[in-house]
Amino acid sequence: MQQDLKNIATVLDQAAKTAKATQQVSQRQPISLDDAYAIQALSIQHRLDRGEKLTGYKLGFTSRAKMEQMGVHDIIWGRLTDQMQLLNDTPLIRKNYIHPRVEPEIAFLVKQRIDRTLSLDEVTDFIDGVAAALEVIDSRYENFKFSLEDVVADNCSSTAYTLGKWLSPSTAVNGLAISMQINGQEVQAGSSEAILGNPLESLVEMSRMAAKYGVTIEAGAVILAGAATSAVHLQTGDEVIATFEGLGTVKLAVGE
Ligand code: OOG
Ligand code: MG
Repeated sequence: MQQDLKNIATVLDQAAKTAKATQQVSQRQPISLDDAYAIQALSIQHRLDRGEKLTGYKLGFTSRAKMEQMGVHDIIWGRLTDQMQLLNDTPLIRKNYIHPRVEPEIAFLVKQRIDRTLSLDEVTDFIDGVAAALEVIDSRYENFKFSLEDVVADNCSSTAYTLGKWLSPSTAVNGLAISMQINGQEVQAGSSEAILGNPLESLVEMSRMAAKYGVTIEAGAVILAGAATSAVHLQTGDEVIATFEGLGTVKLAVGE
């Protein structure tokens, strides 16, 4: 079985690396959620072995809009690496991805190590900053279709992210209006309250799931809280701007 998990991890890593979709794991063999997280860790290990550095974590399906769009109703988590971060307005190169979609996110910067489940009252003591963000997701599965276990094994579709300016950790993050435009047209609008009723709850959930899976979140890690709205397809030439009330804007351009 361990060998099976390793093989699946290699297939998913290669699918991401070569931008070629692959069949859902669950269509070939049943896997448990624990297997799926083990595959995720093994698959990320390939990236780390190539010299990428872990930069943080992301949550998925923390809003109803996302759950309904993808048909998965459990909160999940995945890993982020430095290679996924688009710095200094670097465009996303369309051909390096399978079928990328973009979604507005709120990011937290971790101030001190998290190695246990935190309560809502204490999470702000563990963050150094908050920022507007955009996440690009690119499921490695054909037609962007998956089960809960499939998407977890595939590192929760993580592929790229970009961050706005870090703001004080005391900046309000709940009940903020969010608007995402592509080429000047609003494509999604919502409120940060859609993220678990309060985006700080994403930190509570992340600490809980990390503790459950034996992961320690180090100072300096970035945590993406999960999108408040559905994700939108990206095409070459797209210019994306997300505006978050009180957090500012964040942009992403898509190149060939
Ligand atoms: C899975 C990732 C979900 C979010 O913000 O909810 C996610 C997917 O939708 O492909 O990143
Ligand atoms: Mg997301």
